[in-house]
Amino acid sequence: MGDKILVTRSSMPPIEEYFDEIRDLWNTRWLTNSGVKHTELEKKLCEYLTVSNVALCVNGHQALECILEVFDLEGEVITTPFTFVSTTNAIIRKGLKPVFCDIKPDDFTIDADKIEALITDKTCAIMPVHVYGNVCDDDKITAIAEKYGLKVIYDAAHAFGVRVNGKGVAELGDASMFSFHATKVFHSVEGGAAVFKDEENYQKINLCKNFGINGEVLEHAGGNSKMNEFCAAMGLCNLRHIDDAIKSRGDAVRRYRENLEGIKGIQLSVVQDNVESNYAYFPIVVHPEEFGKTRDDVVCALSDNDIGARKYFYPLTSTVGDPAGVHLQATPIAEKISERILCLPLFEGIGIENVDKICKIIKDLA
Ligand code: T4K
Repeated sequence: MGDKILVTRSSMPPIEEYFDEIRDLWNTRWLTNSGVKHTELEKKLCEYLTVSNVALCVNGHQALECILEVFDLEGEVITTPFTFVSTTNAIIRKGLKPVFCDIKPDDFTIDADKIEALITDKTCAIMPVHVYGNVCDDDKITAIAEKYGLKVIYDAAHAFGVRVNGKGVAELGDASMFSFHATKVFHSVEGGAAVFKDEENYQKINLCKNFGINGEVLEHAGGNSKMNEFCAAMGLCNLRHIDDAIKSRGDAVRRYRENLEGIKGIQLSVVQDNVESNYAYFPIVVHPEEFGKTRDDVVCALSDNDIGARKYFYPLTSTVGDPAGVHLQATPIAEKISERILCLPLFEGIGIENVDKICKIIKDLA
């Protein structure tokens, strides 16, 4: 088949555009610690995400840890095991206990109807994940959080630019984390952002991400989670092209759906009502009793053709730290989906021909 088609491929701005963006750094020699690129990117992201308080960080994971630090939480955090391990690790690394809630079988986000039963007197927050860019049921989650006085912190790593009922997804919850990793719809090579509803938390995270230094006062034992100017410059370039990137992904997703809809045993993610998608991932669920082959058979067939589909997210993160892979809590739907999920290649410029090739390999297996 020629070149390998991997699960994703970083979008790149025209190289001259990046050179132009970084050229003045050679004059100023101001390379990090909240420089002009950093300030400009925060401002542009506030506009794009339709929010007021965007704090850039070195990566999404550190943004998540910093959010937890800002809220100074103790106890248990209700979350989903069907996510990248960063979500769970952030909770554990901040001295909190993850409590795993099951997911919905159609959009793979946390099942808000199962959250309340998991609340104890130690629960301090809910950390749902807009997995693949699918939006969590914020109305139900917020109602529960208000009833019990809990924080809502969204892992929105996959949801950059998603809009729901005309609102930016970053407007939901007390805080959200976005990942700007090279593999994401919008990236700054490495990077991430914390978005807060309240301005005071934006001020607090600026301390957390810079050692807790406030002038001559060492206010807090913060770490270092700042984004540097070269990454911010890449973000500024990529933001100019984000609409084209999302459009190209959308074309590929529509083609995948045309090809794969209706194949027995291949489940596609539900298309959510009132959601403007960013087409971050294209997951399929392979049900072997109907399809006749397992998810791993599909992985092998694609791999034989130099196509790198990925098992995002297997194993479940409820096994973190247990080499035997024992789940901390039973989440049967998440377990079933995790055993059967497969993300097919999706990136800007993948090309309809490549989507068709991938789908043909899958169809030929049936
Ligand atoms: N929460 C959620 C729900 C997340 O998904 C993530 C990250 C986070 C939190 C944490 O955010 P960050 O701290 O990462 O900002 C990748 C990414 O490293 C990770 O960012 C992402 N989620 C996760 C789902 O996927 P790997 O180990 O699968 O990446 P890797 O190196 O195998 O790359 C996958 C493919 O991407 C490659 O086959 C080719 C392509 N690629 C990769 C790199 C590194 C590129 O085209 N360019 C590149 O520079 O974790």
